[in-house]
Amino acid sequence: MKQILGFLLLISTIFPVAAQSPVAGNIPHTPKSVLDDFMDQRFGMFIHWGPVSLRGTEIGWSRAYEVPVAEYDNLYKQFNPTLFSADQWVKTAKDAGMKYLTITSKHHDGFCLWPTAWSSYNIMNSPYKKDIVGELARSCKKYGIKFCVYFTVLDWHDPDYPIHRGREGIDPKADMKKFVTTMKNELQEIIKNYDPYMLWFDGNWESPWTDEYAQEVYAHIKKLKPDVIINNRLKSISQNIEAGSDQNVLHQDAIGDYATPEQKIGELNMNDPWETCMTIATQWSWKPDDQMKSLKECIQTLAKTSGGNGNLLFNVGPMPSGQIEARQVKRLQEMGSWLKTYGESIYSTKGGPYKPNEIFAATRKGNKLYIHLFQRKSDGLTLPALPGLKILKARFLKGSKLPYKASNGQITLSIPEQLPDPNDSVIVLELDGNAESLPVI
Ligand code: JFZ
Repeated sequence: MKQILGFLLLISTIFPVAAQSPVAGNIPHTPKSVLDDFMDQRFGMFIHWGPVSLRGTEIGWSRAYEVPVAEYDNLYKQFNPTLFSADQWVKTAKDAGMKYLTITSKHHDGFCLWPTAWSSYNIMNSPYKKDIVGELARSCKKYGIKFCVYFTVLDWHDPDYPIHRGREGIDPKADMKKFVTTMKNELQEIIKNYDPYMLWFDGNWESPWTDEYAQEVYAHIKKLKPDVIINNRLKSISQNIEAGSDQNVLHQDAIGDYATPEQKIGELNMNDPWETCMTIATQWSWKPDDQMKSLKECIQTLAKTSGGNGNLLFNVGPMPSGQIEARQVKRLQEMGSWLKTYGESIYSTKGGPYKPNEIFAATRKGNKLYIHLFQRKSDGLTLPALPGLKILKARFLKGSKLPYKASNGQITLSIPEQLPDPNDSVIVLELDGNAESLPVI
Protein backbone atom coordinates (compact mmCIF):
# COMPACT_ATOMS: atom_id res chain seq x y z
CA MET A 1 0.00 0.00 0.00
CA LYS A 2 2.71 2.40 1.07
CA GLN A 3 4.62 1.60 -2.10
CA ILE A 4 1.58 2.33 -4.25
CA LEU A 5 1.02 5.65 -2.46
CA GLY A 6 4.67 6.49 -2.84
CA PHE A 7 4.47 5.68 -6.53
CA LEU A 8 1.35 7.83 -6.94
CA LEU A 9 3.05 10.68 -5.11
CA LEU A 10 6.07 10.36 -7.36
CA ILE A 11 3.87 10.34 -10.46
CA SER A 12 1.91 13.38 -9.26
CA THR A 13 5.16 15.27 -8.66
CA ILE A 14 6.38 14.48 -12.15
CA PHE A 15 2.95 15.07 -13.69
CA PRO A 16 1.18 17.53 -11.40
CA VAL A 17 -1.66 17.94 -13.88
CA ALA A 18 -3.60 15.00 -15.24
CA ALA A 19 -3.85 15.19 -19.03
CA GLN A 20 -7.63 15.05 -19.00
CA SER A 21 -8.68 16.58 -15.71
CA PRO A 22 -12.38 17.41 -15.97
CA VAL A 23 -13.51 21.01 -16.05
CA ALA A 24 -14.67 22.08 -12.62
CA GLY A 25 -18.45 22.29 -12.39
CA ASN A 26 -18.65 25.82 -11.09
CA ILE A 27 -16.02 28.00 -12.68
CA PRO A 28 -15.68 31.07 -10.45
CA HIS A 29 -15.95 34.37 -12.23
CA THR A 30 -13.70 37.24 -11.37
CA PRO A 31 -15.44 39.45 -8.78
CA LYS A 32 -16.72 42.77 -10.06
CA SER A 33 -14.80 44.62 -7.35
CA VAL A 34 -11.55 43.17 -8.76
CA LEU A 35 -12.44 44.25 -12.29
CA ASP A 36 -13.49 47.72 -11.08
CA ASP A 37 -10.11 48.03 -9.42
CA PHE A 38 -8.40 46.95 -12.65
CA MET A 39 -10.31 49.54 -14.67
CA ASP A 40 -9.34 52.26 -12.15
CA GLN A 41 -5.67 51.73 -13.08
CA ARG A 42 -6.21 53.03 -16.64
CA PHE A 43 -2.59 52.88 -17.81
CA GLY A 44 -0.16 49.95 -18.01
CA MET A 45 3.09 48.96 -19.69
CA PHE A 46 3.17 46.09 -22.17
CA ILE A 47 6.60 44.58 -22.83
CA HIS A 48 7.35 42.33 -25.82
CA TRP A 49 10.81 40.88 -25.47
CA GLY A 50 12.94 37.87 -26.27
CA PRO A 51 15.98 36.66 -28.23
CA VAL A 52 14.36 37.92 -31.46
CA SER A 53 15.36 41.45 -30.39
CA LEU A 54 18.84 40.41 -31.64
CA ARG A 55 17.40 40.55 -35.17
CA GLY A 56 15.07 43.50 -34.67
CA THR A 57 12.21 41.73 -36.46
CA GLU A 58 8.71 41.04 -35.12
CA ILE A 59 8.46 38.59 -32.22
CA GLY A 60 7.04 35.21 -33.26
CA TRP A 61 5.79 36.31 -36.67
CA SER A 62 9.24 36.71 -38.26
CA ARG A 63 10.18 33.10 -37.45
CA ALA A 64 10.44 31.12 -40.72
CA TYR A 65 9.84 34.31 -42.70
CA GLU A 66 12.25 37.22 -42.16
CA VAL A 67 14.45 34.94 -40.06
CA PRO A 68 14.96 31.27 -41.07
CA VAL A 69 13.74 28.78 -38.44
CA ALA A 70 17.19 27.31 -37.73
CA GLU A 71 18.57 30.79 -37.18
CA TYR A 72 15.61 32.06 -35.15
CA ASP A 73 15.54 29.03 -32.85
CA ASN A 74 19.23 29.43 -32.03
CA LEU A 75 19.17 33.14 -31.22
CA TYR A 76 18.72 32.34 -27.52
CA LYS A 77 22.27 31.01 -27.44
CA GLN A 78 23.45 34.59 -27.97
CA PHE A 79 20.78 36.28 -25.84
CA ASN A 80 22.73 37.96 -23.07
CA PRO A 81 21.03 41.22 -22.04
CA THR A 82 23.61 42.14 -19.40
CA LEU A 83 22.21 45.67 -19.02
CA PHE A 84 18.74 44.41 -18.06
CA SER A 85 17.54 45.93 -14.81
CA ALA A 86 14.04 45.02 -13.71
CA ASP A 87 14.11 47.96 -11.30
CA GLN A 88 14.89 50.34 -14.13
CA TRP A 89 12.05 49.08 -16.33
CA VAL A 90 9.60 49.20 -13.47
CA LYS A 91 10.77 52.71 -12.51
CA THR A 92 10.31 53.76 -16.13
CA ALA A 93 6.74 52.47 -15.97
CA LYS A 94 6.12 54.14 -12.62
CA ASP A 95 7.53 57.49 -13.77
CA ALA A 96 5.29 57.28 -16.84
CA GLY A 97 2.29 57.11 -14.51
CA MET A 98 1.66 53.46 -15.39
CA LYS A 99 0.02 51.33 -12.72
CA TYR A 100 0.60 47.82 -14.07
CA LEU A 101 3.06 45.94 -16.24
CA THR A 102 2.58 42.94 -18.55
CA ILE A 103 5.58 40.92 -19.76
CA THR A 104 5.58 38.34 -22.60
CA SER A 105 6.54 35.25 -20.59
CA LYS A 106 6.19 33.22 -23.80
CA HIS A 107 5.31 34.50 -27.28
CA HIS A 108 4.40 32.50 -30.42
CA ASP A 109 8.07 31.53 -30.90
CA GLY A 110 7.86 29.44 -27.70
CA PHE A 111 10.84 30.92 -25.86
CA CYS A 112 10.22 31.16 -22.10
CA LEU A 113 11.61 34.14 -20.19
CA TRP A 114 11.35 32.25 -16.90
CA PRO A 115 13.15 29.06 -15.76
CA THR A 116 10.34 26.65 -16.50
CA ALA A 117 10.71 22.97 -15.67
CA TRP A 118 8.49 22.10 -18.64
CA SER A 119 10.62 23.25 -21.56
CA SER A 120 14.36 23.54 -21.99
CA TYR A 121 13.78 26.37 -24.47
CA ASN A 122 14.03 28.93 -21.69
CA ILE A 123 16.17 31.72 -20.32
CA MET A 124 18.30 29.41 -18.12
CA ASN A 125 19.78 27.89 -21.26
CA SER A 126 20.76 31.28 -22.67
CA PRO A 127 24.08 32.82 -21.61
CA TYR A 128 22.07 35.23 -19.43
CA LYS A 129 20.66 32.57 -17.07
CA LYS A 130 18.51 34.89 -14.96
CA ASP A 131 14.80 34.72 -14.31
CA ILE A 132 13.52 37.80 -16.15
CA VAL A 133 9.88 37.20 -15.26
CA GLY A 134 10.80 36.66 -11.60
CA GLU A 135 12.94 39.79 -11.38
CA LEU A 136 10.15 41.88 -12.88
CA ALA A 137 7.62 40.37 -10.48
CA ARG A 138 9.87 41.31 -7.55
CA SER A 139 10.53 44.84 -8.77
CA CYS A 140 6.84 45.43 -9.42
CA LYS A 141 6.07 44.43 -5.86
CA LYS A 142 8.82 46.73 -4.60
CA TYR A 143 7.50 49.76 -6.54
CA GLY A 144 3.78 49.12 -6.13
CA ILE A 145 3.12 48.23 -9.78
CA LYS A 146 0.66 45.42 -10.50
CA PHE A 147 2.48 42.52 -12.15
CA CYS A 148 0.82 40.80 -15.12
CA VAL A 149 1.85 38.05 -17.52
CA TYR A 150 1.29 37.63 -21.27
CA PHE A 151 1.11 33.97 -22.32
CA THR A 152 0.48 32.67 -25.83
CA VAL A 153 -1.71 29.66 -26.48
CA LEU A 154 -0.25 28.68 -29.84
CA ASP A 155 3.45 27.82 -29.90
CA TRP A 156 4.98 27.35 -33.35
CA HIS A 157 8.18 25.95 -31.78
CA ASP A 158 6.80 23.16 -29.55
CA PRO A 159 6.73 19.82 -31.46
CA ASP A 160 3.61 18.82 -29.49
CA TYR A 161 1.68 21.76 -30.96
CA PRO A 162 0.28 20.62 -34.33
CA ILE A 163 0.95 23.77 -36.36
CA HIS A 164 4.44 25.00 -37.05
CA ARG A 165 3.98 28.17 -39.06
CA GLY A 166 6.25 28.12 -42.08
CA ARG A 167 5.52 24.45 -42.64
CA GLU A 168 2.32 23.21 -44.32
CA GLY A 169 -0.50 21.40 -42.57
CA ILE A 170 -1.08 19.64 -39.27
CA ASP A 171 1.88 17.71 -37.84
CA PRO A 172 0.76 14.09 -37.29
CA LYS A 173 3.49 13.61 -34.67
CA ALA A 174 2.11 16.43 -32.52
CA ASP A 175 0.21 15.70 -29.31
CA MET A 176 -2.24 18.48 -28.47
CA LYS A 177 -3.35 16.90 -25.18
CA LYS A 178 0.22 16.74 -24.01
CA PHE A 179 0.72 20.31 -25.18
CA VAL A 180 -2.24 21.52 -23.11
CA THR A 181 -0.91 19.65 -20.09
CA THR A 182 2.44 21.41 -20.49
CA MET A 183 0.62 24.70 -20.82
CA LYS A 184 -1.27 24.08 -17.58
CA ASN A 185 1.93 23.16 -15.80
CA GLU A 186 3.67 26.29 -17.06
CA LEU A 187 0.75 28.45 -15.96
CA GLN A 188 0.83 26.75 -12.57
CA GLU A 189 4.50 27.70 -12.21
CA ILE A 190 3.75 31.27 -13.21
CA ILE A 191 0.87 31.60 -10.77
CA LYS A 192 2.68 29.88 -7.88
CA ASN A 193 6.00 31.67 -8.37
CA TYR A 194 4.99 35.14 -9.51
CA ASP A 195 1.41 35.65 -8.29
CA PRO A 196 0.24 37.64 -11.34
CA TYR A 197 -2.57 40.19 -10.99
CA MET A 198 -3.69 39.51 -14.56
CA LEU A 199 -3.04 36.97 -17.32
CA TRP A 200 -2.99 38.25 -20.91
CA PHE A 201 -3.66 35.33 -23.27
CA ASP A 202 -3.12 35.43 -27.02
CA GLY A 203 -2.72 33.11 -30.03
CA ASN A 204 -6.23 31.61 -29.80
CA TRP A 205 -7.07 31.53 -33.50
CA GLU A 206 -5.61 28.28 -34.82
CA SER A 207 -7.64 25.08 -35.31
CA PRO A 208 -6.00 22.86 -32.66
CA TRP A 209 -7.27 25.19 -29.92
CA THR A 210 -10.87 24.53 -28.87
CA ASP A 211 -13.23 26.04 -26.31
CA GLU A 212 -13.05 22.78 -24.36
CA TYR A 213 -9.35 23.38 -23.89
CA ALA A 214 -9.97 27.03 -23.07
CA GLN A 215 -12.49 26.07 -20.39
CA GLU A 216 -10.16 23.44 -18.98
CA VAL A 217 -7.29 25.93 -18.72
CA TYR A 218 -9.58 28.64 -17.33
CA ALA A 219 -10.85 26.31 -14.58
CA HIS A 220 -7.29 25.25 -13.80
CA ILE A 221 -6.16 28.86 -13.39
CA LYS A 222 -9.15 29.88 -11.31
CA LYS A 223 -8.61 26.94 -8.97
CA LEU A 224 -5.07 28.17 -8.38
CA LYS A 225 -5.96 31.86 -8.06
CA PRO A 226 -9.68 32.72 -8.12
CA ASP A 227 -9.16 36.49 -8.31
CA VAL A 228 -6.68 36.57 -11.17
CA ILE A 229 -7.95 38.74 -14.04
CA ILE A 230 -7.99 37.10 -17.48
CA ASN A 231 -8.37 38.81 -20.87
CA ASN A 232 -10.74 37.54 -23.57
CA ARG A 233 -8.15 35.76 -25.73
CA LEU A 234 -8.28 32.36 -24.06
CA LYS A 235 -11.55 31.48 -25.76
CA SER A 236 -10.98 29.83 -29.12
CA ILE A 237 -11.80 31.90 -32.19
CA SER A 238 -10.62 29.23 -34.65
CA GLN A 239 -14.17 28.24 -35.65
CA ASN A 240 -15.13 31.77 -36.36
CA ILE A 241 -12.07 33.79 -37.25
CA GLU A 242 -14.04 36.55 -38.98
CA ALA A 243 -16.71 37.24 -36.36
CA GLY A 244 -14.81 35.67 -33.48
CA SER A 245 -11.67 37.62 -34.14
CA ASP A 246 -13.59 40.70 -33.09
CA GLN A 247 -11.97 40.64 -29.69
CA ASN A 248 -12.72 44.35 -29.34
CA VAL A 249 -15.96 43.58 -27.56
CA LEU A 250 -16.75 41.23 -24.71
CA HIS A 251 -19.10 38.58 -26.09
CA GLN A 252 -21.89 36.96 -24.05
CA ASP A 253 -20.08 33.63 -24.04
CA ALA A 254 -16.67 35.08 -23.20
CA ILE A 255 -14.15 32.98 -21.31
CA GLY A 256 -12.41 35.87 -19.60
CA ASP A 257 -13.05 39.26 -18.12
CA TYR A 258 -12.35 42.01 -20.60
CA ALA A 259 -12.10 42.92 -24.27
CA THR A 260 -8.80 43.58 -26.05
CA PRO A 261 -8.88 45.97 -29.02
CA GLU A 262 -5.43 45.89 -30.60
CA GLN A 263 -3.61 48.85 -32.16
CA LYS A 264 -6.83 50.87 -32.04
CA ILE A 265 -8.77 52.72 -29.39
CA GLY A 266 -11.85 50.84 -28.22
CA GLU A 267 -15.31 52.32 -28.51
CA LEU A 268 -17.11 53.92 -25.58
CA ASN A 269 -18.53 51.08 -23.48
CA MET A 270 -19.99 51.71 -20.03
CA ASN A 271 -20.80 48.03 -19.42
CA ASP A 272 -17.84 45.82 -20.27
CA PRO A 273 -14.25 46.26 -19.16
CA TRP A 274 -11.79 46.73 -22.00
CA GLU A 275 -8.16 47.53 -22.59
CA THR A 276 -6.55 48.79 -25.79
CA CYS A 277 -3.07 47.44 -26.43
CA MET A 278 -0.93 49.66 -28.62
CA THR A 279 2.73 50.02 -29.53
CA ILE A 280 4.76 53.16 -28.77
CA ALA A 281 6.31 52.72 -32.24
CA THR A 282 5.10 50.28 -34.97
CA GLN A 283 6.47 46.89 -33.92
CA TRP A 284 5.70 44.92 -30.73
CA SER A 285 9.27 43.77 -30.19
CA TRP A 286 12.25 46.06 -30.74
CA LYS A 287 12.95 47.39 -34.21
CA PRO A 288 15.89 49.72 -34.74
CA ASP A 289 14.85 53.25 -35.73
CA ASP A 290 11.19 52.33 -35.54
CA GLN A 291 8.85 55.27 -36.05
CA MET A 292 7.81 56.45 -32.60
CA LYS A 293 4.49 58.15 -31.79
CA SER A 294 4.54 61.86 -30.99
CA LEU A 295 3.82 63.00 -27.44
CA LYS A 296 0.56 64.47 -28.70
CA GLU A 297 -0.52 61.11 -30.07
CA CYS A 298 0.52 59.31 -26.88
CA ILE A 299 -1.37 61.66 -24.55
CA GLN A 300 -4.45 61.88 -26.74
CA THR A 301 -4.54 58.09 -27.06
CA LEU A 302 -4.58 57.77 -23.28
CA ALA A 303 -7.25 60.47 -22.94
CA LYS A 304 -9.45 58.92 -25.66
CA THR A 305 -9.10 55.48 -24.10
CA SER A 306 -10.14 56.80 -20.68
CA GLY A 307 -12.86 58.80 -22.44
CA GLY A 308 -14.21 55.54 -23.85
CA ASN A 309 -14.11 53.98 -20.35
CA GLY A 310 -11.14 51.72 -21.14
CA ASN A 311 -7.54 51.08 -20.16
CA LEU A 312 -4.40 51.57 -22.24
CA LEU A 313 -1.69 48.91 -22.26
CA PHE A 314 1.14 50.77 -23.97
CA ASN A 315 3.88 48.62 -25.45
CA VAL A 316 7.64 48.95 -25.52
CA GLY A 317 10.07 46.44 -27.02
CA PRO A 318 13.39 46.56 -25.16
CA MET A 319 16.71 46.16 -26.98
CA PRO A 320 18.89 43.03 -26.85
CA SER A 321 21.16 44.90 -24.42
CA GLY A 322 18.37 44.76 -21.86
CA GLN A 323 17.59 48.48 -22.08
CA ILE A 324 14.53 50.34 -23.27
CA GLU A 325 15.53 52.89 -25.91
CA ALA A 326 16.39 56.26 -24.36
CA ARG A 327 14.01 58.18 -26.66
CA GLN A 328 11.17 55.87 -25.60
CA VAL A 329 12.03 56.30 -21.92
CA LYS A 330 11.95 60.07 -22.52
CA ARG A 331 8.55 59.87 -24.25
CA LEU A 332 7.17 57.85 -21.34
CA GLN A 333 8.58 60.39 -18.86
CA GLU A 334 6.80 63.13 -20.78
CA MET A 335 3.53 61.22 -20.46
CA GLY A 336 4.25 60.83 -16.76
CA SER A 337 4.80 64.53 -16.30
CA TRP A 338 1.50 65.30 -18.06
CA LEU A 339 -0.18 62.79 -15.75
CA LYS A 340 1.40 64.39 -12.67
CA THR A 341 -0.55 67.53 -13.49
CA TYR A 342 -3.71 66.05 -15.01
CA GLY A 343 -3.86 62.52 -13.54
CA GLU A 344 -7.06 63.18 -11.56
CA SER A 345 -8.89 63.39 -14.91
CA ILE A 346 -7.63 59.91 -15.91
CA TYR A 347 -7.21 57.53 -12.95
CA SER A 348 -10.33 56.10 -11.30
CA THR A 349 -12.59 58.03 -13.64
CA LYS A 350 -15.38 56.75 -15.85
CA GLY A 351 -15.49 57.55 -19.56
CA GLY A 352 -18.29 59.51 -21.24
CA PRO A 353 -21.00 60.67 -21.29
CA TYR A 354 -19.83 62.09 -24.64
CA LYS A 355 -18.09 59.79 -27.13
CA PRO A 356 -14.44 60.68 -27.71
CA ASN A 357 -13.65 62.39 -31.02
CA GLU A 358 -10.81 64.31 -32.65
CA ILE A 359 -11.68 67.52 -30.79
CA PHE A 360 -12.30 66.28 -27.27
CA ALA A 361 -12.92 63.34 -24.94
CA ALA A 362 -14.79 63.32 -21.63
CA THR A 363 -14.15 61.57 -18.33
CA ARG A 364 -16.06 61.90 -15.06
CA LYS A 365 -15.80 61.30 -11.35
CA GLY A 366 -18.35 62.29 -8.69
CA ASN A 367 -19.76 65.70 -9.50
CA LYS A 368 -16.91 66.54 -11.89
CA LEU A 369 -16.93 66.21 -15.65
CA TYR A 370 -13.55 66.53 -17.33
CA ILE A 371 -13.36 67.72 -20.93
CA HIS A 372 -10.04 66.81 -22.56
CA LEU A 373 -9.66 69.45 -25.27
CA PHE A 374 -7.30 68.35 -28.04
CA GLN A 375 -7.58 71.29 -30.39
CA ARG A 376 -9.07 74.75 -30.53
CA LYS A 377 -11.48 74.98 -33.46
CA SER A 378 -12.93 78.37 -32.54
CA ASP A 379 -13.51 80.63 -29.54
CA GLY A 380 -16.33 78.42 -28.32
CA LEU A 381 -16.73 74.69 -27.65
CA THR A 382 -20.36 73.63 -27.91
CA LEU A 383 -21.55 70.45 -26.20
CA PRO A 384 -25.01 68.87 -25.87
CA ALA A 385 -26.61 69.67 -22.50
CA LEU A 386 -26.28 67.30 -19.54
CA PRO A 387 -29.80 65.99 -18.80
CA GLY A 388 -30.95 66.93 -15.31
CA LEU A 389 -27.65 68.49 -14.23
CA LYS A 390 -26.46 72.07 -14.03
CA ILE A 391 -22.93 73.40 -14.31
CA LEU A 392 -21.85 75.27 -11.18
CA LYS A 393 -18.37 76.22 -12.33
CA ALA A 394 -16.03 75.76 -15.30
CA ARG A 395 -12.24 76.02 -15.11
CA PHE A 396 -9.09 74.54 -16.55
CA LEU A 397 -7.71 71.80 -14.31
CA LYS A 398 -4.99 73.54 -12.24
CA GLY A 399 -5.78 76.72 -14.16
CA SER A 400 -8.09 79.65 -14.65
CA LYS A 401 -11.90 79.91 -14.84
CA LEU A 402 -13.74 79.61 -18.15
CA PRO A 403 -16.80 81.65 -19.08
CA TYR A 404 -19.69 79.44 -20.22
CA LYS A 405 -23.29 79.60 -21.33
CA ALA A 406 -25.97 76.96 -20.97
CA SER A 407 -29.16 77.37 -22.98
CA ASN A 408 -31.35 75.70 -25.63
CA GLY A 409 -30.07 72.23 -24.82
CA GLN A 410 -26.49 73.31 -25.35
CA ILE A 411 -23.43 74.22 -23.34
CA THR A 412 -20.93 76.65 -24.82
CA LEU A 413 -17.53 77.04 -23.22
CA SER A 414 -15.42 80.08 -24.12
CA ILE A 415 -12.04 78.85 -25.24
CA PRO A 416 -9.08 81.24 -24.87
CA GLU A 417 -6.75 81.75 -27.81
CA GLN A 418 -3.87 80.20 -25.92
CA LEU A 419 -4.63 76.71 -24.59
CA PRO A 420 -2.82 75.77 -21.36
CA ASP A 421 -1.55 72.46 -22.79
CA PRO A 422 -0.77 71.84 -26.48
CA ASN A 423 -1.67 68.12 -26.28
CA ASP A 424 -4.68 67.97 -23.98
CA SER A 425 -6.06 70.92 -22.02
CA VAL A 426 -8.31 69.54 -19.32
CA ILE A 427 -11.43 71.52 -18.45
CA VAL A 428 -13.31 70.71 -15.22
CA LEU A 429 -17.03 71.23 -15.13
CA GLU A 430 -18.36 71.15 -11.59
CA LEU A 431 -21.94 69.91 -11.60
CA ASP A 432 -24.78 70.08 -9.08
CA GLY A 433 -25.04 66.28 -9.05
CA ASN A 434 -23.31 63.02 -9.89
CA ALA A 435 -21.73 63.09 -13.36
CA GLU A 436 -21.32 59.31 -13.25
CA SER A 437 -25.08 58.79 -13.36
CA LEU A 438 -25.45 60.52 -16.75
CA PRO A 439 -26.46 58.30 -19.68
CA VAL A 440 -24.31 58.27 -22.83
CA ILE A 441 -25.12 61.41 -24.82
C1 JFZ B 1 -1.20 39.42 -31.21
C2 JFZ B 1 0.19 38.89 -31.43
O1 JFZ B 1 0.21 38.03 -32.53
C3 JFZ B 1 1.14 40.05 -31.57
O2 JFZ B 1 2.44 39.60 -31.81
C4 JFZ B 1 1.11 40.85 -30.27
O3 JFZ B 1 1.58 40.04 -29.21
C5 JFZ B 1 -0.30 41.32 -30.02
C6 JFZ B 1 -0.46 41.99 -28.69
O4 JFZ B 1 -1.21 40.26 -30.06
O5 JFZ B 1 -1.65 40.17 -32.31
C7 JFZ B 1 -2.22 39.59 -33.37
C8 JFZ B 1 -3.18 38.66 -33.22
C9 JFZ B 1 -3.75 38.10 -34.35
C10 JFZ B 1 -3.32 38.49 -35.61
C11 JFZ B 1 -2.36 39.45 -35.73
C12 JFZ B 1 -1.83 40.02 -34.62
N1 JFZ B 1 -3.86 37.88 -36.74
O6 JFZ B 1 -4.74 36.99 -36.64
O7 JFZ B 1 -3.48 38.23 -37.88
